[in-house]
Amino acid sequence: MTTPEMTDVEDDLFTKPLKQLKLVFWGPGASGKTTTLRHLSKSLHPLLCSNRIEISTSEDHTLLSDYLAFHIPLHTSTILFHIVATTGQRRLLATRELVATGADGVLFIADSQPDVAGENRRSFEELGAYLEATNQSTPIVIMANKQDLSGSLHPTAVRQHLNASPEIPVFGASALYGTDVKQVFQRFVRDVLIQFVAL
Ligand SMILES: Nc1nc2c(ncn2[C@@H]2O[C@H](COP(=O)(O)OP(=O)(O)OP(=O)(O)O)[C@@H](O)[C@H]2O)c(=O)[nH]1
Ligand SMILES: [Mg+2]
Repeated sequence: MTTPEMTDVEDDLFTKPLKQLKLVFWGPGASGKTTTLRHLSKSLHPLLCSNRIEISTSEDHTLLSDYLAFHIPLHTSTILFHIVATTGQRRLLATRELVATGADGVLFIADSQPDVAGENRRSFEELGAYLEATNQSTPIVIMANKQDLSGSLHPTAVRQHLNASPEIPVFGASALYGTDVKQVFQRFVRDVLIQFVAL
């Protein structure tokens, strides 16, 4: 892709039909959802990306949600992605559900440390129940985060403890160092676009 210029971006946004898709990050508290969004906001092209918004508690937990938008200019239309990262705090399920309403895809961010395997499982089951209750068949990709920490579980082991079905892809990454985050995100966006085109 060639580097976009401001005038190209304006043309794309104001003259071509706009399709909008919502990408949701879900996962247990402190799994790395906000860190992943921070990394993406630094690595995506600034002309294609909005400012990042974070709504956090003083302890740096997400209170309601974080938000970032970016768009992809295509030949005949522009696709605008809204990314929202939910809060992982257990007691805030109601806000999580509200923030995730209308998701076109969910990136489940798991913490690969073995001592929080139960929390991952609980959060993944909660996501499954939410999607079932709302009749959403959205694509899910799992990012087994914190692979930089020694003793982290391999993505295959994360898949096993989540009891994720075989069609859900699981990839390792480190949001803190940015390792493989963009690759996981690209795969996620690809799956969402395939589902969108198929509808
Ligand atoms: N070592 C390591 N630490 C990470 C990684 N990703 C996030 N962290 C750390 O984990 C802590 C929590 O990260 P956040 O991104 O705030 O987690 P979150 O999922 O947004 O948490 P909530 O908003 O509470 O749901 C922070 O101290 C991060 O620096 C990673 O890949 N490796
Ligand atoms: Mg957060």
